[in-house]
Amino acid sequence: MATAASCLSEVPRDALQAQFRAEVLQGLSQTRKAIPARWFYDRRGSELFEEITRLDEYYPTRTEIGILTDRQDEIARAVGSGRVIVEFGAGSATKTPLLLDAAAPSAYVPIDISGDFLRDACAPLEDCYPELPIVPAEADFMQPIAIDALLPEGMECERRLGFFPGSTIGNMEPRAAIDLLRSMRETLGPGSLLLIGMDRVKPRPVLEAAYDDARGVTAAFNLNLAARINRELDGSLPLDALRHRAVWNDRHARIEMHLVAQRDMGFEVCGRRFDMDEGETIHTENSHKYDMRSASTLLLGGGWEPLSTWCDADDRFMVVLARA
Ligand code: AVJ
Repeated sequence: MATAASCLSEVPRDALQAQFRAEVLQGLSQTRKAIPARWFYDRRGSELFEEITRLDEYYPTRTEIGILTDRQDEIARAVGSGRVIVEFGAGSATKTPLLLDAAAPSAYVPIDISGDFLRDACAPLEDCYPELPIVPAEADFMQPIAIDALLPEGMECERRLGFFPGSTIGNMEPRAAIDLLRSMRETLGPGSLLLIGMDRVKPRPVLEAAYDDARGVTAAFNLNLAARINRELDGSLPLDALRHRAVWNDRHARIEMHLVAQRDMGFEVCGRRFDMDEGETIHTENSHKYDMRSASTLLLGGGWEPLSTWCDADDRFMVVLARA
């Protein structure tokens, strides 16, 4: 486990900023410009995402919460009690309590790259679950993390339950998703379970509306990435000449978000010059959608055997329980 120990240290703010810079410069230098979706989530981006989750068109959040609520008893029976729950991503205020109530864990370990979000997420849980040891880990969950050292004495050997809601896995291309699932398996260890939310394939108009809402909140979320580059990387992207586009890519079974240049343009980022022709795009997000088969193929590829799948009545979303 030599690789794991080095990931335990905090991710310093300037290291994160250096990574943002490197990935933006790299992404803008490609023939097909693209920036990884994880950089959406600065403070403003996280606020806008919260707003997205409440939109009429954006069904995933409320549908997943519905499944976790309606199936709480079944999920409780399937996962048993006394496990250490490891959540990948800062705990989500509405989903985490549903699982904590169902699974009666021995400890709760939220992992997030942003210490600020972690602390914000933990505070209300500490009030609601005073008996529960909460052990936040500031780390990049794309890498295996040695959580043993963080756990209270005697809890290192408790079986673990990974929680990865929200269809966040959908942001990754299949290869990267499989790498992440394998790394989670290493973090969680033998005998562990994984409860993962995955959004389902559905008719194009429903999907495209969910990612291009009438009020323009998703457009603002997408454009905030360009604004963030201007703010933090001394950029000069012309925000008024970039337009939000959300389109279903059937071949890859994913929604893609792009920022489309409305005219020929040139701009700078960190002193480097970039050009875009009218109609050229910066690809900012993939959100893969799954059917039963593709979901289980992905999980198996990542070393997880699906045990149960729970869906809503309209077959919009699935919550899958898998074992290592
Ligand atoms: C947080 C990645 C699950 O893909 O649905 C929402 C992000 N992007 N609207 C998703 C998102 C545009 C969201 N995930």
